[in-house]
Amino acid sequence: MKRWISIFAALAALGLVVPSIIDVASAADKKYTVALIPGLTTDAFYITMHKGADAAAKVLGVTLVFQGAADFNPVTQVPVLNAIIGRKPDAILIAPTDKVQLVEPLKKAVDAGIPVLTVDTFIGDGHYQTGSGDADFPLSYIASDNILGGQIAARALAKAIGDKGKVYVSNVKPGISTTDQREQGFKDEMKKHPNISVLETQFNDDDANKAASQFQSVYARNPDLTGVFGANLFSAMGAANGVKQGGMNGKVKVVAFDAPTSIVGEIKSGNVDIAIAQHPAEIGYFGVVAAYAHLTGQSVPTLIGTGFTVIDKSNIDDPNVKRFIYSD
Ligand code: T6T
Repeated sequence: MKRWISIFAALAALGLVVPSIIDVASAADKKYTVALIPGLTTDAFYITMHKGADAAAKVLGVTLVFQGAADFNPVTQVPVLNAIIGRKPDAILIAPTDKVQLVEPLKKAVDAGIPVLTVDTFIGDGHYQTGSGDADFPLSYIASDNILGGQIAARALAKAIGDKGKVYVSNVKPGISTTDQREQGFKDEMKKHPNISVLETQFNDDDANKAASQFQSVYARNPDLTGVFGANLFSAMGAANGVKQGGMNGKVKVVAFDAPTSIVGEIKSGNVDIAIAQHPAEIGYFGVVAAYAHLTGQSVPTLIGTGFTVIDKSNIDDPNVKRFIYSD
């Protein structure tokens, strides 16, 4: 490749070749390193995102570094981010674990000359490159439309409970862009269903056991409970376990966000009515593509929206649906 560059350089000097050919040749020669920092490492959602990112990295000849913390928490994520900044990758893809608390730590990456793109979650209000606010500096946000996801969940739950009754949201903790938006979309949509009352949200800190015992307490206080929306993988699995342990299968309906392998059994046995699978592999794939595009001089959309697949008993065995079940 180097010999071709010299030939192109010589021809360019003579005005016989356009400089962009040289740019392409040198860009193809450069080996970029992109770091992907997930919300936490042991979550099937991010494991699947990693696979998608890996697939794109292989195609583009990018070295992908995957490093994260063991829990979904800014306190443990920031030291990982600092260590990554110290390694000086060419770009950072990160799922920030808090909309506010990751702003200053991510500024340090930009100050060190490392472009930042966020995947899954965002910082600030998620509107990047607007020239306003102090959190608009990431180049792009690659993710599901989480407000829409919450609306889909509300419609599905309303239908499952015959459009009446009491429901609640099992959620992680306030301050996470994705799960905040899902709750918002869910509650906004439920306003269109006057015979459904939405009880106080239960926050479980991404702990499925806590979500299961919260289900028992909410049910004890509200024996007329008819439904739960589990706003992420651990919230949903916790709610499903709570339903199972309490023998409430069929009486209390569960709509789950996310689709780990265990969701197949939960749907088949009726513990979960509907699961909304995100496409985390797509998020990882297009995250790496966007970083590479930027590094090779292309402009990048500030928002790249990825899809959902809604899974229930009727389509769970369809291979086109099954392919969106997350990897363990
Ligand atoms: O739902 C995903 C992700 O979108 C969210 O930001 C955090 O929780 C998950 O990783 C599932 O556990």
